[in-house]
Amino acid sequence: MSIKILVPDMGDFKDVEIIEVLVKVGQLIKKNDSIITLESDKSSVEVPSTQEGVVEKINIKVGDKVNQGDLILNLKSKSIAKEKKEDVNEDKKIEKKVEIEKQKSTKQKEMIPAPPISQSGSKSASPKVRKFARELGANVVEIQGTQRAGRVSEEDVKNFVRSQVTVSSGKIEKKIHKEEYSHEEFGKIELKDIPRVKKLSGPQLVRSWTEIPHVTQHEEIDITEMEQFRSSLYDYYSGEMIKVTPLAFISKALVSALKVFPNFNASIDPNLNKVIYKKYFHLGFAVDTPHGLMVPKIRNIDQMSIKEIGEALKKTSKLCRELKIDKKEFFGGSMTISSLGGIGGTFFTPIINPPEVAILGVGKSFDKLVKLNGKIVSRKILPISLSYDHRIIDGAEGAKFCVYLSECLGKDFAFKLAV
Ligand code: CAO
Repeated sequence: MSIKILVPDMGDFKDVEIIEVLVKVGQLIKKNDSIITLESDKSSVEVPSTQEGVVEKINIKVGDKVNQGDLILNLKSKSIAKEKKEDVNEDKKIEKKVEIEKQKSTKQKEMIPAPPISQSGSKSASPKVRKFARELGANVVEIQGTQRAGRVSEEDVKNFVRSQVTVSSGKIEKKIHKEEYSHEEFGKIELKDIPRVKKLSGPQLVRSWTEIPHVTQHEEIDITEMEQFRSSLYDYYSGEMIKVTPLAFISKALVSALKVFPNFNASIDPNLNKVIYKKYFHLGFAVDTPHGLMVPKIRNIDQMSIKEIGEALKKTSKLCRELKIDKKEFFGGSMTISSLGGIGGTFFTPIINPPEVAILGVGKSFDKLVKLNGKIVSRKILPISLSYDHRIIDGAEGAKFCVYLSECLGKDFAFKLAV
């Protein structure tokens, strides 16, 4: 007596091609182990086994087109096999062989990420990517796809593998962090899911922090005149005050600086080993939302007035907070501004948003007594923190960039920004 494993319900899919057979005759498989990969023109899916047992006969082959209910393979149930005395020895032999194979692959996997927890489920990825993931001991089901409709790319597999291992003294080890004592030992705790936006941005932040040699330069910019001007802005026709935050001025100054220092409006192409210089000025803005931090881009800021930038900032941050922003608007930036000016604090170390090479952190302006023309006077100071990728921007250029920004926002801001 054998168990039949059939093609499951595949919705609207008909005549779907088998592109991989993942098991062999004699192999012991568990419930939910993947047995075949099907690929339609839309996606590829691994079909899991619905039963546990030893593969007795495989009824399909690569290239066959299947539909719901078609027989994939016959399994010999482990319990039935045990009842039949003559089969016991053979099964034991098979199981031993499987065990040896398992031990062999575990030995290999000690060098690479841990084996997948579950082989079930479906995820969109090409057969090449699936094979690549399997060779590295990863399961595409667990990998966050960055392509259209969450499709997993080869790069996603590499990033996943990187996030799972550490390299110490030439040895690759799986990252396992265990606290010395569990948190419960010290009092009451509560376990919550990490919000989706944070789950998505987490690996990107780790990648940036670990792969990019960051340098952060801090600067105090005297914005006294600019602030006097900003607070006196009014509409010529209606006579109403115009409310624009300092961020609109800072954006204008940053675009001006990017024109003078093109290395900051660049990306590194690791495949071609070249630097890409962007001829457009699309700034990213870190937006604090109830769902987590988002970094949308505002396009062609060089062609906008300060008032228009202020309006675009309000509109874009609203779209983010209401989750109405298009995914594409998170890509294709020149440089990012992370402003905590509306909240508080002075200097911090912003993390570069790859593939960009620099980020400007802005703190809350404060009054400071300074010596000016021999007199002690109170001035409005804006604290900024510029982080840059030291692989293509050197320290002198970073310092010049900050000095230039200071001039753009300083007492001659009106000439520099051509307001
Ligand atoms: N110094 C002093 N005051 C500042 C300031 C600064 N640098 N920047 C803004 N302000 C003031 C504004 O003028 C405004 O004052 P009024 O209420 O009197 O008009 C107030 O602070 C609030 O400004 P805002 O934050 O609403 O507007 P913004 O244009 O400065 O910023 C946005 C827009 C979307 C960037 C902001 O709302 C936001 O989300 N900031 C958080 C970004 C963040 O989390 N960064 C960290 C990323 S790393 O984890």
